[in-house]
Amino acid sequence: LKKTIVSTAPIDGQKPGTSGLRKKTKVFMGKNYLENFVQAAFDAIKESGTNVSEGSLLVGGDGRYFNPEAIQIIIKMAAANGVNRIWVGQDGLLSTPAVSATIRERGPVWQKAFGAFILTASHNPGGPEEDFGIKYNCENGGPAPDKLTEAIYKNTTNISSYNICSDFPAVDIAKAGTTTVKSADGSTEVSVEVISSTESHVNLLKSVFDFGLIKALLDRPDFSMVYDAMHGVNGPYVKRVFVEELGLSEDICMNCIPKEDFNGGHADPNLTYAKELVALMGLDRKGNKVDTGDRKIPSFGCAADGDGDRNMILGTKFFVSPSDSLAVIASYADEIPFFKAQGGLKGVARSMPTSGAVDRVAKDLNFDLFETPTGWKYFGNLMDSKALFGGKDYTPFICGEESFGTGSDHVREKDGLWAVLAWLSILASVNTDASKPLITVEDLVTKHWKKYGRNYYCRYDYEGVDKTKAVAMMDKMRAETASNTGKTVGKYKIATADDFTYVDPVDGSVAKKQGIRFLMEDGSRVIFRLSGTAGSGATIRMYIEQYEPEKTDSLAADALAGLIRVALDLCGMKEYIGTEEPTVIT
Ligand code: VG1
Ligand code: CO
Repeated sequence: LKKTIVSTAPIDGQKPGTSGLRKKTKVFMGKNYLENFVQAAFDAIKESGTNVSEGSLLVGGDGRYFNPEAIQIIIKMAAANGVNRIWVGQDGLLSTPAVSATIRERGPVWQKAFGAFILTASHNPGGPEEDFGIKYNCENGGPAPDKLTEAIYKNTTNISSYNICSDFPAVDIAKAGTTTVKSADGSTEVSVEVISSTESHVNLLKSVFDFGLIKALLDRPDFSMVYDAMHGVNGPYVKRVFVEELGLSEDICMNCIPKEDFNGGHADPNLTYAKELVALMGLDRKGNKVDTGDRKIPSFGCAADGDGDRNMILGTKFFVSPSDSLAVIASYADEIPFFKAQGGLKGVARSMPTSGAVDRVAKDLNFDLFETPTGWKYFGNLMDSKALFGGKDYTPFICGEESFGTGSDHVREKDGLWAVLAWLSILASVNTDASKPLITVEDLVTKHWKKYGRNYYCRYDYEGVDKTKAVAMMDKMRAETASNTGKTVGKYKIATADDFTYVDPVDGSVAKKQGIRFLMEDGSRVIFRLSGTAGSGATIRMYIEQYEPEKTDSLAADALAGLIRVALDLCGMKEYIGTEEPTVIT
């Protein structure tokens, strides 16, 4: 083993966004691009006090184009940066929640991991012409906090060389087993272990849920389901859980073979992109019921994104909005063994743009509730509050985002498979009497609305817009927050207009400029953000929410039409962007 120091120079734009660094694949494959970022990360990890030669480094990805090559580069660079033990997911595959579970579960016997590189651009399309991405997760299994990503970024701006052991042999990542390489003088030894992609995560999920209870639901003759992995990384996990563990036929697996370009699709589980599943469940892309004649529609449908951390939940001809999904799961959490065993759910968090549906459950059932900026990294400190800072313990804990992300403190990432199993557990717990008609997904959600009222909600995305114009639009609203406060727009009065700032209650760190909010006097909200995951160009997100205590059976589009008009006028979408027509509505 020979360490080579290769000279390099900073490359612009290596600042991680909401969830890691994402760029066009071609950019990542460009000279020194991946190497610079990985070296910057190793330096920042060491500067933060981690001794990388003591623990293990986990590496895996969502299987997109360039994943295997990137893994070999990271192995060679890890060896040259003093890492002695590297674990790689078999075939290079590890879903984002599985990375989190593996870091946490493969404990001292295996020389615990100090962190992981996840090679993913999540729901962004993959392939040579599409996106690639990389992010670093820490010892707790969660995404690097702002402090660390800023240190990584800073290192990318003044990097002058990187370390690599070019003579490290290519590792066969298709085969489980360990490759060990010694340095010429015998002083160091580096081992690369190819591990099961699914084992740690599936074992963990088996301890969180009652698989026997879920199986009883799945075995009911009046129950049927389908899981669409959208050719992302989740396929092998779906098969392992539903076919091998729960005994269902492979027919329930839709698009469960991982593909490096997600079969040309957009592996994002929503009504627009999960077209095939949505049609199968008897819905149109707006979530309206479609006439399907006498075709039998499954009782339950679900989908995952490229890296398996997102989920979409559907019932027969029924779409569950992610914000409602979070609220329903929180209200039934204590039916799930993981929560029951720990004395019941204690804390709930949602990202700021996520609807306030869960707030009503928290108030009713007396949980602590937190409102954090967009992105999973802000949930971690809350989950670790006791362990890290000797503070109040908010766990067991559930959190979620409007962007089809839901999870709990069993790991430190959102977990698509967990959300699906949570829904199945809840359905199982209300359907234990097989002689009674099935209580459906739609029954559960409408019952929830009757009890708590309904937070009508939608998000408009304007993808691929001109960045300068998008920034100008945001700047204008930011400049006018004071003058907009108190103004009347249509039938709404703006109680507060501001730019969301988050102060972390655990360590006091501050995150500014997290979204322009118009909080109306009647509790309705309009929010604007620029996406932090776009690989190129800019994406504007417009979030609309209106609460109705009683009239809960309207179509969301109808209930929100008035507020959407007000929102488009408030931001001047037409004037800045040239159109009011979004590319995606969720
Ligand atoms: C989006 C979502 C956000 C989510 C993030 C990562 O970020 O809005 O809620 O946490 O993607 O999800 P942004 O900055 O584009 O709005 V994933 O599945 O990409 O890891
Ligand atoms: Co994802």
